Amino acid sequence: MINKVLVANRGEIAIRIMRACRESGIATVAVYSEADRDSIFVKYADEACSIGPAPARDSYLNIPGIIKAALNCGAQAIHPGYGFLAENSDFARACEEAGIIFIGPSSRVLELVGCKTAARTTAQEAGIEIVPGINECTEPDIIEQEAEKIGYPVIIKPCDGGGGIGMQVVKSRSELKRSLEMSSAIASRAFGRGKVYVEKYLEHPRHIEVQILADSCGNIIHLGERECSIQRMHNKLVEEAPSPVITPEIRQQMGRQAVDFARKVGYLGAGTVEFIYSGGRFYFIEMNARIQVEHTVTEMVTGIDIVKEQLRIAGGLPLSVSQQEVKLNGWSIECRINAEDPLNNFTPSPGRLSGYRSPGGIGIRVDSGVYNGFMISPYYHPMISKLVAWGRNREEVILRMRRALYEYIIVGVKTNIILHKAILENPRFVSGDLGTHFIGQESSLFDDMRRIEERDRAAVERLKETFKT
Ligand code: MV4
Repeated sequence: MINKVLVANRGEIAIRIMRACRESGIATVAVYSEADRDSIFVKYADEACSIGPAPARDSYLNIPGIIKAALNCGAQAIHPGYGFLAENSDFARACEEAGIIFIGPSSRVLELVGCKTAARTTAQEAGIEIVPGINECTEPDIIEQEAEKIGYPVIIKPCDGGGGIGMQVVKSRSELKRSLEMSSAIASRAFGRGKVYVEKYLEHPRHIEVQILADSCGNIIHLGERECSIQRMHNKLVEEAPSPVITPEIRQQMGRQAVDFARKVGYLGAGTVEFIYSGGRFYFIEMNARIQVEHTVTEMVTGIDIVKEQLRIAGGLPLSVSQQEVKLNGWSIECRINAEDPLNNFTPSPGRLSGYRSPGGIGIRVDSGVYNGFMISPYYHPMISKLVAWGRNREEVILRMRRALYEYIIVGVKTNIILHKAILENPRFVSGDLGTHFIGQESSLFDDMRRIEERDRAAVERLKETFKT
């Protein structure tokens, strides 16, 4: 049994994890950079340990410092959250060597799924459909041959990393050389290795992912899919569960394939198998070996606390639910609320929240690490909160999310709430006609934002006046 967990992360996800610990009777240790000294997650924890000076993004990447803090505090396990060290096999190995439980899969599995071509090979071996392309990171002339074989357009992807970093879409042979160089250079800088591979580029796919849970007793289940197509430059903006296009039959197929993949690699913990969905077919692209930002929508429709399951699994307990018992109920949408200006090229807008009131009422969940007077730091991603709504069906959850966005009052920084309002009122969004190019294609969103801002101005001003400090 685990009785103390160190949370190697910050902000909303640190609090999310500590909430699950509290409900599980597990004590918590926060580690923090001096820039985060005044954050809620530092105070929520039973113990807190400073691991670096301000301004320090790197504090949360300090492997020896974090391991030392865990040993000092007597934490038997470390939860890495998302980002930072979450999928870092060196960190998982350092935990293993220090006799600390890394809450996630083994370093070996992180290495395997971290290499996207190895993951493709494994998927293929498990009988899962992958996008046409090559399964090895190889030399430019071989890639060129393969690209001719597959047919343009193709997409060049770094073998390491993921999340869209360094990916290059190539429309024709004449662009290939340049794109290869670009992709490789970006990969070198980001992942320390410039290896790339090539796949057929699917033009307007949906991005759909399946949540899985695997315990150490041999049980692996899936919790259905999330639709994450609404994104901008690989930053997801709106996610939902279930997906408007997935039928029960397709869900069962995707779920089974995700479970097969997890079994094949020897997965442990919570993970996500990413697919792209195009022309009624779906293709494996990669696995994310971590809790994801958008896990909340799956929790809302299944009623399962995914982080509590992670803690059970890490402690050697079986999953608390069987596949049979997983039932999808209603619909959920998440809006990522960021301190950024959608009317000015999404420029980050750090600063002090001089007024703050989050929405509430039936069917609303707000996961956040901020409070009235909180300083949004320029050193980290400017996410303020995840606004999550639940409804009995898609129509109800859309109306509820619009209502919650109307209630959300944030003074002192620019936010993307206005963009979320425009998306939630967009006819294509409402009809469920989503795709990864939605934001780019719906050029009316920018005029819509201005119109909605004008329309809601009086109410917003009234409320801002009330909650200003
Ligand atoms: C693709 C694709 C189309 N075809 N692969 C982006 C995130 C990463 N996990 C996988 N991604 C994609 N892989 C093939 N074969 C489209 C995406 C993709 C994307 C690509 C370029 C620009 C924006 C995008 C947004 C979402 C997904």
